[in-house]
This record gives sequence, structure tokens and C-alpha cells, in this order.
Amino acid sequence: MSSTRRNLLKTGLAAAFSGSGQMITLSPEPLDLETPVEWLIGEITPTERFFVRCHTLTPHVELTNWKLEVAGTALTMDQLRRFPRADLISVLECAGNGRSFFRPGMPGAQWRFGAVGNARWTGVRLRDVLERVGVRSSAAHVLFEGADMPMGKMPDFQRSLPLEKAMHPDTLLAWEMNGKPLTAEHGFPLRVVAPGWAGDSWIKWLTRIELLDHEHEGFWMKTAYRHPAKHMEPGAVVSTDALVPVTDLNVKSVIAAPGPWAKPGIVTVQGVAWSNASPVRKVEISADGGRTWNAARLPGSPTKYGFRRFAWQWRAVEGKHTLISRATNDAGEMQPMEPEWNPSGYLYNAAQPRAVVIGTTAPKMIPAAPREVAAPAGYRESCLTCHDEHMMRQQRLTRAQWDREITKMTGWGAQVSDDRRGALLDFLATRFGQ
Ligand SMILES: Nc1nc2c(c(=O)[nH]1)N[C@H]1C(S)=C(S)[C@@H](COP(=O)(O)O)O[C@H]1N2
Ligand SMILES: [Mo]
Repeated sequence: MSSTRRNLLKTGLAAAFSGSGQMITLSPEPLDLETPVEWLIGEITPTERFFVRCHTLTPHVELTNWKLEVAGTALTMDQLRRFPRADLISVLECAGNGRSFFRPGMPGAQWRFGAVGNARWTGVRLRDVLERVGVRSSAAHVLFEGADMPMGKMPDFQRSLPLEKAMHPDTLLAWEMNGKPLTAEHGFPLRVVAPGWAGDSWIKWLTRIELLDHEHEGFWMKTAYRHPAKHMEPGAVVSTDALVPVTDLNVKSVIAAPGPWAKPGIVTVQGVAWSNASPVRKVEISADGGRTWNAARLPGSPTKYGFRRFAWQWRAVEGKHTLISRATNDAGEMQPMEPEWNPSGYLYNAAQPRAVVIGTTAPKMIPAAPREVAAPAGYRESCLTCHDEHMMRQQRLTRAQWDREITKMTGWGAQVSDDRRGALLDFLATRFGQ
């Protein structure tokens, strides 16, 4: 090995262990950024380390001509600021967090651990705003729309909340995240904060709120963000109307430290745990692959919806070990050892084994060789007009799954001629296959 190569590997390892890494780019456009697992260690996630999930290009919104339309009434930001101020700490987790761990795999952003963060959100109660404009007695759902524009013929990102969740005193319209105005990526100037519920309900760049008598009929309610209400066999096929919308998060925890390697001695196993409206009560750690469990300390003070830090002192001896953390909430729900498989890969919360090597010297890491295959004619025009190759590089799909993806994408406006479809499929299944 050349000395520059050796130095590169060393710095790579050092970066992974010291937490001086970078956000992981799943897709630059639309922007999807994942937080490296070693940063999931403090109670509050700094905004610049907070994951980003966008279905569309980030819209540029100017406050001067921005208004929020609520059931036909237009409100300026100044008018909103005159409502009583509301403030809370809450986890925001993408429903797809952990999708890459499901077997068999499925299409979608291949998140690992870090599509989750915890922030302080400041704004007003949605309930106060709705009561001011008046909630008609037939209203059952509240629809939200943001300023982002769909790509191609992809349906506009609109979702509704049941009235009960919308009127809950902890559901906010927030303009601040961690004490600063929302950044463009996180929804400037205003977003929904739906504590305890998955990120797809936290609509960004809000422009319009509507009262509905039924759940919103759009694609993002009736097709996407649905999962089975009861257990299903991994890999089974079901129709979307047999599924129910994703709502509450699951109880979950991640180990942020140690990294893949540590020296023998006392090693602090630490990270964060979170849940839904039922706070984390207990976190246990296993250092022997799940045979024995040890209660972790829960430093800091609990918040209803926020991260709960955990720490456990492990007497680590040389060898290869498997660490697992397992959280339980006040309702008695505990992370399962096996994930609940579902067709779109939502709400992964299995207690995740993490391999750790304990030794006096760092193990060598061998980078994987990329699978190089030449792209067929038309690939660029068909696939890379709306998104970048990052999106596909993450997928691990079979030929049949890529076939369904092409059908979905052509429905959203991608141009794939019949005579080129076969070659495109061969390429996708080889280059971005299982
Ligand atoms: N208008 C709009 N709101 C949106 C989205 C979007 O694409 N458009 N993505 C949603 C999803 S799926 C998630 S997980 C969260 C992510 O919020 P963040 O980017 O601030 O972390 O925003 C939600 N709000
Ligand atoms: Mo999400």
C-alpha cells in the first residue's frame, strides 16, 4: 500500500471515530442529507447536522410576498406572530429512516440510522390559528400545502392530518428551529410540527391550510406513506387500500459510540433513544449479541417528545463483539429484535446489532470496488433529467423491482421508449442491483 493511501485510510478512520465527518448526501437534488450515526449523541441536534428530506427542489421563499392561506383567510407572518407563542422540543424522524436494513429491500431513499434529529421548535399552536378562522362542525381533516413544486408529473406534496392531531395543543406551526428562523432546507418560513408523528406530516414551506370533511385524496395520502396495520410476511405483495397511513413513530434507539473500533478497557456505549407521545422509560445494552442485557443510565432530564440520551460503561476485552441497544417506552412498547417488514420500508425500529472490534490497533479497511457497467443510450435523458445518479446508486433492486420503478417514473413524466426499455432495465439491474 502506498503511504498516501495509508494516510488516507488513517484520516478516514479518524474522521469516522472523532465525529468530524460530514453529512451523508443521499441525493443532492432534490436534497436528501443523512446525519452520520456518530453525531446522534447529544440531546439537541444542531441545525447544520440535522437530516434533510425533500421530494422536490428547495423553493426560494421571500417573506415580503409570503402569506399563509387558512381556510380562505390570508395571514401574514406579523399576524401569526401575534398569536400566543408556543415552544417545544421534539424529534423529527423520516418514516423511511432505516429502510436500507429491510430484507428484502425496496425502492426509496436508502436511509441508515440518521434520518432523525431532535430540535427546539418555536411558533404558534395550529389549534389557535384554526379556532381564529373557525372550524366548521363537519371538518374531520386538515390539509397542508407547501410552496415546493413537484418535479415532472409527480403529484404535488400535500398531506392531511386528522382533526384530533391538528387540534392537539402540541401541534405547531413553527418558524424557528433551535432558536433561529427556519433555514430554506427545513421549510422557511413556516412548517408543521407534529410531535410523535413521522416526518411526512411535518409539511415545510407552508402556504395553504384547508379544512376537509375527509382524509385528503391525493397520492401522498392514498398511495405513499401507507403501511400494514398488522404483521405481514416479508416480501408479500398487497394493494395500497389494504394499508393505513403512517402516523406515530415507533420506540427506537441508536448507538452513536463507540465506532467500528475501540481500544480495550472501559468503553462508554452511548447514543440516543426516542419514541412517540409515550416517552422512553428504559434503554438496555447487550454486548454479547443479545444474550444478556444491561440497564443504561439515562442522563439529562426527560422531555415528552425529545431524544433521551443513554450511556453504559462496558468493560471491553479484545475481540469482535456485537453491541445492541433496545429502548422501551412508558406504554411498555419495546424495540423488537426483528423488523416489521412492510412494502415501502417505513418505521424500521428493530434493535440493530453493531459490530465493534476491540483491539490495540485499528483494523485495516478495504474499500469496495465499484461495479462498472456502461450506460445504454437514452439513460441520461430518461433518468437523470429529474434527479441525479445518487438516488439510484443507493437502491438494491431486482430487475422486476426496477421494471416497476420505470413504470412509476414514466407515469411521472420520464421518457423511456419501448425499444430502449430492455437495455435500460439490464443496466439498472446490474449497476444498481441486489
Ligand atoms: N412541502 C414539503 N414538506 C415536506 C417534505 C417535502 O418534500 N415537501 N418532506 C417531508 C418529509 S418526508 C420529511 S421526513 C420531513 C423532513 O424534514 P427536514 O428536511 O426538515 O428534516 O419534511 C417533510 N415535509
Ligand atoms: Mo420522510
